[in-house]
Amino acid sequence: MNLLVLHGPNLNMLGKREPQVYGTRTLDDINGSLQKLADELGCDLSFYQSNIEGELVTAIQGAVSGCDGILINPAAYTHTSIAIRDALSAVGLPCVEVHLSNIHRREPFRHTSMIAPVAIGQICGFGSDSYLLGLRALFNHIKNSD
Ligand code: CA2
Repeated sequence: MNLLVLHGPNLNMLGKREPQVYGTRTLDDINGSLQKLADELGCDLSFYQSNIEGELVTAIQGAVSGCDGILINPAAYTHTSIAIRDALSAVGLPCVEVHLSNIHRREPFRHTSMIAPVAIGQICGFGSDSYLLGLRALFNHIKNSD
């Protein structure tokens, strides 16, 4: 099983700025933990981070060949990007949306996700564990639908 892990804008700054909001773990730390879990589960991961909406759209389009599912933290694009939602909907791959913070207990503008309606589900509020829970959920969903 091949899965794509997508990180949206500013997540490259994790662990380097605003640790009180987003924690002290860097994106490399999170990717390392995901890789370790993927090794245990027996699946392959590809990682991609971009601050540019169109690059994320292109990565989603590219996943249609050879990828079985997408784990995505769309970051701020969660709340604004019809383009990312349309790309996810178009490729039709199972997708799990994750967030470090609980977006539903933050500012009202973070309560809406453009992505959630095209995702299998959303996991938020567990810090970097949201990614690990999301990977397990995505893996199990794909395995059970085989
Ligand atoms: O909680 C999450 O994972 C978010 O997707 C993070 C986004 C935010 O816009 C979403 O509402 C919720 C922001 C990512 C910004 O990451 C930073 C990391 C370090 C320093 C500053 C920003």
